[in-house]
Amino acid sequence: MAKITGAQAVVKSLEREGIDIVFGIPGNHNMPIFDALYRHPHIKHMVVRHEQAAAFMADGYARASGKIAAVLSLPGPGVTNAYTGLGEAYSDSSPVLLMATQVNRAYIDQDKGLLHELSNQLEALSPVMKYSERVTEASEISNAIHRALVEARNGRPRPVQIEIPRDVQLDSVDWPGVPGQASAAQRKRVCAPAEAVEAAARMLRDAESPLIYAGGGVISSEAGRELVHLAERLGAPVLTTGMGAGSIPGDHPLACGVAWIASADIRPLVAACDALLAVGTRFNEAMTHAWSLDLPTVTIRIDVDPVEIERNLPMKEKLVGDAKATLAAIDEQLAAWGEDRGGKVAPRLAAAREGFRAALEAKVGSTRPWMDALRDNLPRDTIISADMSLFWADMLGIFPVYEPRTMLFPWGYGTLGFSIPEALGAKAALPDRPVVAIAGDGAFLFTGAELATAVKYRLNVPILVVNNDAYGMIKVQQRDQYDEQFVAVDLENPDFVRLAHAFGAHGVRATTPEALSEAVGNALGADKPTVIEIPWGWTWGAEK
Ligand SMILES: Cc1ncc(C[n+]2csc(CCOP(=O)(O)OP(=O)(O)O)c2C)c(N)n1
Repeated sequence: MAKITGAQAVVKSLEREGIDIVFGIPGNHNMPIFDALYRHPHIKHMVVRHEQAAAFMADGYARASGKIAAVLSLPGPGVTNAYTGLGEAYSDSSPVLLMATQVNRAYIDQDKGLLHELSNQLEALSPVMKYSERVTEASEISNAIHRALVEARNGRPRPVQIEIPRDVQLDSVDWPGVPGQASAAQRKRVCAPAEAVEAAARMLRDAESPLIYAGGGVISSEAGRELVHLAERLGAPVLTTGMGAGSIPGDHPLACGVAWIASADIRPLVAACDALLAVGTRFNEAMTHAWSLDLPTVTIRIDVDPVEIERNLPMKEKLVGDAKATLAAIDEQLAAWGEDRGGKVAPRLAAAREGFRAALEAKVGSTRPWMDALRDNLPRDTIISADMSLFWADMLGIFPVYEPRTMLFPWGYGTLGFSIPEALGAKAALPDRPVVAIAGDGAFLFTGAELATAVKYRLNVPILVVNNDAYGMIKVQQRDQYDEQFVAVDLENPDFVRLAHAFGAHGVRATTPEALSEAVGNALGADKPTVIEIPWGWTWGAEK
């Protein structure tokens, strides 16, 4: 039996678990693990410019590919920097493995004045963790990483952390041969109980105008195909939440668009159905008009998490189970009864769907030719990673998303600075797929330093910067709700094209939708990232 270090055991455990990339920045407390990574034949590491970006990248990696990536951080400032990205992943149910390191065991939580020490670090991170474990013996590393990944891969996906003190990384351990040595964590799909499936199928069969409300659980369970089958069988239009975007192709006749606070009002649509089937959603505030929906008498909810199924809007029939398995079971039951409406929607609901689509279309306004320039020139499987901005908010509800895992947005935590690192994480996961980032000028400078990372690793992501020299979404609110008293919203920006060049990236300015199409086309064929600045003169009202 070979003796290896704890740090080597960490890396071997990652390999066993199928983790093939680690994002992070080295420092005193994690150098043994970086050293073990250096010696590993195929696990990649990507050095970033701020730990926030490492967490976003791991999140983007998971959102785009469904695979889990690891973040390797220092204690103290390393983990607090990563916190924001982990918060976004937690909020949007995305799995990330944080390997938080720690001071030596004897000094943990003693506030002795050690470099990077943070008292109660494990607990401090727990609000954004599904699972937390401190490893105090090198012999426990393998099983601890396994336990964390069982949590990350099963039930509701969310970040998990393993905290590894520096001296544990340096201890030696037998390998293989750790007692109870784990094998790779697997995903287990559990279907909702048969009686509940049958009851739900009966309710749906008896409904005249069922509506489906699909959340991120459909995407994380890879249940898009089952969802579309069921929707077609029932003639049920599908409204998605943000995280559920792409669970049905955006140009499918049953697709309604995205429910979001800045999209159109979903209430008339929901009011027009006589049965609502909600799948993998927690009904958050922004996607339910603050829970003010007029629900039909028949409400059915599927969720893998028994806690989530009780959250927010109460539903009559609750099916705790994996979305893919449970949707397939309902569909099979309906097929056995010979139910098939061939995608035909009841007239009242069809009209309500049209009304909702029209309201979404109307929002697009002056951004329409830009939206078309983007969508028409990007392959269907392009991954879009966008920040909150006036430009994107305009088109977000209706921008056609054709495939699951192709629309990345900070739905829950709403973090500015999301788009660039998330896009880089997606590109690291799927190097052959087109990936585009869309940021406002404000968002760009939150995490724009990662342009250096994109240049270093030759990630040819077009990064659109829609520049209105303002924190525009806030400025609009000051215009409309604060009597045009503009405070702390006007920005003085660098020249984004020259900035791109200074980083060693390509940089161009696009002043028309045609120029945007051309620039994006060139950027997708380039050998490194391209910043595409879109100067955008917004009308703010009277300056005072
Ligand atoms: C971390 C963080 N800080 C602040 C905000 C609040 N916020 C939301 S949108 C926005 C303005 C975004 O400005 P910009 O990126 O330039 O896009 P624009 O709205 O001008 O289109 C701000 C400050 C936020 N969402 N996240």
